[in-house]
Amino acid sequence: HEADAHRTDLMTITRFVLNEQSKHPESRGDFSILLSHIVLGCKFVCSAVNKAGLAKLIGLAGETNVQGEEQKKLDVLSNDVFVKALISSGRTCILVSEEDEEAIFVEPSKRGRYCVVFDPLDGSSNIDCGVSIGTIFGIYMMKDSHEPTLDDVLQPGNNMLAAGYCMYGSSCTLVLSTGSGVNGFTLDPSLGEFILTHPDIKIPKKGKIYSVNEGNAKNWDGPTAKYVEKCKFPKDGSSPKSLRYIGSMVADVHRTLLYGGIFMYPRDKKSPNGKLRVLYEVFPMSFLMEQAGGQSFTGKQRALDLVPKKIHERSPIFLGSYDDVEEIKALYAAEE
Ligand code: AHM
Ligand code: MG
Repeated sequence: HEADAHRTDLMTITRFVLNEQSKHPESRGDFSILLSHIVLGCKFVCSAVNKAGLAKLIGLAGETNVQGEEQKKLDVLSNDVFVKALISSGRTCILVSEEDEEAIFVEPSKRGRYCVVFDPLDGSSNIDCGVSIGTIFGIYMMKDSHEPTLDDVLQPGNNMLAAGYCMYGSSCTLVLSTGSGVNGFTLDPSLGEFILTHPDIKIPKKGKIYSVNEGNAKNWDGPTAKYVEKCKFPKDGSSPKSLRYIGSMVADVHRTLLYGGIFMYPRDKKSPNGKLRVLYEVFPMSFLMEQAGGQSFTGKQRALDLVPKKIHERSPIFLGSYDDVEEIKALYAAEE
């Protein structure tokens, strides 16, 4: 019986990834080992986030991060846990974290062939009020065994081998793509295992929700302003779209992936490159969107074709349902 099988034949994330890998006989299991260390980091952060209020983990650590923002203790903790877990996997070579100004080059004795870019705890301004936050990651593979350089992580998102995020919400959900579709896993706290709960996620072709910080509307460019106007006052007889904006990228993107619609962080007069970071925010989410049948656009080009010049570079981003992103692309094309 189908339902019974689900309850007794548990597809854990490890089993799932090993299954996928067995399709590639040349693989040596390195990716599953790397992933199991990422999963450990996610479980730790999940437990820390859940305990945050109780354990008084919340509060300023008295440091500022690369972008000059106040850093909360949980960010520091999450970053430390991920950096250590990734290095100890023995499978990584270069790490880029939102919390560290410089890339981390793993010492030769612990080195592997993967480069990992990540935001250990995105949306941290939401910690104090209990809103969902998350970890975002992307994985590249070194092409050959040369001495690693920054260029190895300054590759277009299209070269990513895998990307994902873990959302610490009412449940802990890990969404992953290794380049053949998108799958969602939910942490069963009693087992301590991520179980496949959302197989082969496809984003609806068209959505009914738009998601943007409208407080920046005064400074938007023409196409963004026109698009949002169309969402609210459609002229083709369709119903207006709903607005949903949490202000926590993982939560906003997760909803967009499951329900459809568009998430945007456009450029504006004050922030000509928008706010979100190319390597560990824009790329992983764009990778997942495309793998789920959606699109991702910067206002100029396909987001995954960007070639970053700096590790903390920012870019405007419009991602989500295929048809909705088509509309914004048309508005930007008309402007040129
Ligand atoms: P953070 O990395 O400092 O947490 O900032 C990133 C967050 C995203 O999660 C979210 O999409 C965005 O900032 C919201 O920005 P704004 O408050 O300008 O709307
Ligand atoms: Mg962030």
